[in-house]
Amino acid sequence: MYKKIFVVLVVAGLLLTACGGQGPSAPVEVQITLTEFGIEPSLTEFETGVPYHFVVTNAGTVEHEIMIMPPLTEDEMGMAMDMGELDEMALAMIEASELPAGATASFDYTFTEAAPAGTLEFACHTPGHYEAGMKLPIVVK
Ligand SMILES: [Cu+2]
Repeated sequence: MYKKIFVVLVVAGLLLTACGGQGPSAPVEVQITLTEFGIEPSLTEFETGVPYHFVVTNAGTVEHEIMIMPPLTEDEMGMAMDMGELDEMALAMIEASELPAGATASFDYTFTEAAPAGTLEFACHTPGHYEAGMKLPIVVK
């Protein structure tokens, strides 16, 4: 009886070691804090194929949102793209309606492609916020 339990524990221990703690069953948690007007994540460098669990807290006093998407060019910023177009560009996002002041929401995302510096960022596209500085470059290796 006891011997059997011991064997199970050893096998479980080996499995955990083999996965290195970052296997599909153990997403890497990333904390993101939103303020007026900034984005403060616990990580800005990510790896393809690693599942990330993003926990986003709105520490500000107005609604914010979070998107993972390519940076907008000056032209695109001037064009005042509508939210539908922006949503289509986003790899992942939490809408402003889910992130009122003080709220915390989460999403899971696994990057499938590498993103060199300057090609991807966290951004808040609530009107005016992006221009006010709510963007932060990230890198995916
Ligand atoms: Cu915002």
